[in-house]
This record gives sequence, structure tokens and C-alpha cells, in this order.
Amino acid sequence: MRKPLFNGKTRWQVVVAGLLLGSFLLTACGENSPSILNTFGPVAASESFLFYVILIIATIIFVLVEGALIFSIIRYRERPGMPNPRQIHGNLRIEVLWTVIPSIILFIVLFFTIQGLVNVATQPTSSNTLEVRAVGHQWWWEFYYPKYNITTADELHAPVNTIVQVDLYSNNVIHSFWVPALTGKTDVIPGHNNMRWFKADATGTFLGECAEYCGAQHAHMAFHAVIQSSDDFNTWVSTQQQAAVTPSFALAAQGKQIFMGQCTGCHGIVGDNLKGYDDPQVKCNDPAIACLVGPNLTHFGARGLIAGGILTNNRDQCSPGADLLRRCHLAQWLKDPQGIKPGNDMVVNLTDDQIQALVAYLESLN
Ligand code: HEC
Ligand SMILES: [Cu+2]
Repeated sequence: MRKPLFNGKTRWQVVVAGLLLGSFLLTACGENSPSILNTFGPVAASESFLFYVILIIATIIFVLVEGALIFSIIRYRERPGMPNPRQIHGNLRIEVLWTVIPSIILFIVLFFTIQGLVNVATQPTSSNTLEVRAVGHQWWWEFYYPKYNITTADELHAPVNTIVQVDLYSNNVIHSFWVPALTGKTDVIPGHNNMRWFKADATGTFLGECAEYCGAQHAHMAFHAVIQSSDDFNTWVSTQQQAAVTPSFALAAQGKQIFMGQCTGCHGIVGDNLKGYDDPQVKCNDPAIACLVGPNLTHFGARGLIAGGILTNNRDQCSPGADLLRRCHLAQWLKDPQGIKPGNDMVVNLTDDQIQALVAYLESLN
């Protein structure tokens, strides 16, 4: 007799280890992680519909085929003294059937696929389409609104129930624009300006990510799609159109001075080193213009994320104090951007006092 692969005790150990390892498969199912199946707009909905169509068809085929296989293995297994089964090689009827049936099934899948492609590709014409240019940098997203002439980073704001046309630009490597709850991935290719549209059915903040490997910090190139009521969106736009506020207290004024001395090589603040959003350096997506390396910080204090979402902007923890570096993410970023996001383009060397002042200034920029 053959020896069993595992004896009783080891078999249990294998089962337990298998269950524990298998549970890793489910660890990505956190409540807050975005899912292509939990959709908030027609583009993502049509993509997840296609997923279900294929899943259902594939499941039916799997059950039928595997069922027939298992049935045959058991029912027609070899028993002592059984003759050879009847040979059906070259049976025309069976050959035709198992060519025609799969073809029909594939045509059904093709039909839904083409329908989905058309749905996703055809941007509905609407008089109040919002145009946004999304620029993929290494490693953060910049959003420029041609109609309003404003630029921001890390947050794509848009009104609910509005067609949003996203023009995709890169002047470096290929990125991919993806907001799982709102729209599937579209490549962002240097020199080839792709376009993606979406519409959100509900207000809320949805996570976006870069979906094409673009370098060491590719995984930290996230953004928020902030979907607002049209009133809230209009308020946001008019706030963004303002120049940065003048510092209202001494520490912030000191921060502004440090910004002017050490940060303007890479960052812009309208009212400080930029005259307005008309400044050519703002329209960074035009490859003909040598643009600024870092995000526009004019209204940094109002943003929720820092540097492609590697940190949240927890400004309520950023009031001045001795333990600032322990509480405030912005202070941590300014202290050691290379430690937090190795390889990114920001290199600074600041004293803790300078950080206090810069945090006071930047977080005051609503
Ligand atoms: C050599 C260029 C460079 C210099 C100098 C520089 N930065 Fe940056 N900064 C960047 C880049 C690039 C990023 C984005 C990094 C990323 O996400 O990969 C960034 C990100 C930031 C962010 C996060 C912005 C956001 O919207 O996510 C803040 C805040 C910031 N820098 C502040 C400063 C301050 C204050 C100074 C001056 C003391 C400074 N930086 C100097 C290049 C620079
Ligand atoms: Cu990227």
C-alpha cells in the first residue's frame, strides 16, 4: 500500500496553515478600499456590468464542464473486466456541436464587450461639461481647470451629475488614471493626449490611483476625486481663484519668508512668487513651458492629502508647539521628504524652527 502524503496530525497542520494563508487573500477587502464593483457613476457601472456578464457566463460553463467531467470520472471509471469504451474520434455531430456552441457563447461575450466599450468611449454631449487636465508627474497628480484657470494637486474636484472630461497629460513617463468607483483605467502617455470622461451620481470623496508602474513611488501616486454639490463646487472654484491669503500672524509671515527663500525653485504660490494663475509656469501641462517641479501650494491648507497621498494633511494636529513633529504630517514631510517618500524630487534641509513657521504659513492657505 502507498504511504499517505500526510499522516493525521500533519494533515491538520496543513489544513490550518492553508486556512491562515488563504485569509491573506481577504485582507484587501477593507471597508474603505475602493472597488470596481461598488460604483458611483455610469462609466464604472457599465464596466462592472461587463464583469458580471462574463463572471456569470464563465461560472455556468465551469459548473457544466467540471460537472460533466466529475460525473464521467466517477460513473464511467474503470472497473475490473470492463471493455474499452466506444471510440468517438471523428464524430461529425459532436465536432460541430463543440465548435458552434463555444462560438455562440463567445459572440455573446463579444456583444456585451463591444456594447461596454461604446458606452465607456462615447462621451455624452452636454452643455455643462467640465474640462479638467490631469497631469501625471513623478509621483503626484496635478489638476488644471482651463475654464477657471486654476491649478491644484492631489484633489480632483467636480460637481455631482456633471460630465467631467479629463484630458490626460504627462511630460515624463506613462502613468494611468484610475478612479475605481467612477471610471476604469486610461493610460497617460507623454506626447499623446488621451481623454477620459466620467460622471458621478453621488457626492463624496473617491480614491484615485496611478495604475501604470511609473517608478519607485508609483504606489504612492494617489489622489482624491472630490465630488461636490454644484454650490459647493462653485464655492471651491471661487476660493481657488483667489491669491493666497496674507499671513495674519508673525509665525506665518516668517513661514512665507522662508518659502520665498527656499521653495520657489520648485513650488508656486499665487500672490507670493506667481503673479496669477495666468503665469505660464502654472500651465505646466504644456510641454513647451519649463514648468515648476512641485505642486502649486496656493491653497495647500485646504487639501486633504500630501505628496500623492503618502500622508494625509491632518491640519487640526498642526498648531504650533514643541511636539509638532510628532503630531503634524506636514511637519514630518518637511523634515524628511526623502525618508517618507524615497526618491521623490523634493530635497530640503530645514531646522525645526523653520518647519514650525512653514507649517503655520502653509496650513493657513485655505
Ligand atoms: C527641488 C524641488 C523642491 C524643493 C526645493 C521643494 N519642494 Fe516641496 N515638493 C517637491 C515635489 C516634487 C513634491 C511632490 C513630491 C511627490 O509627491 O512625489 C513636493 C511636495 C511638497 C508638498 C506637498 C504638496 C502637495 O500638494 O501634496 C509640500 C507642502 C511641499 N512640497 C512644501 C515645500 C516647502 C515648504 C519647500 C521649501 C522649504 C519645498 N517644498 C521645497 C519639490 C520641491
Ligand atoms: Cu504614475
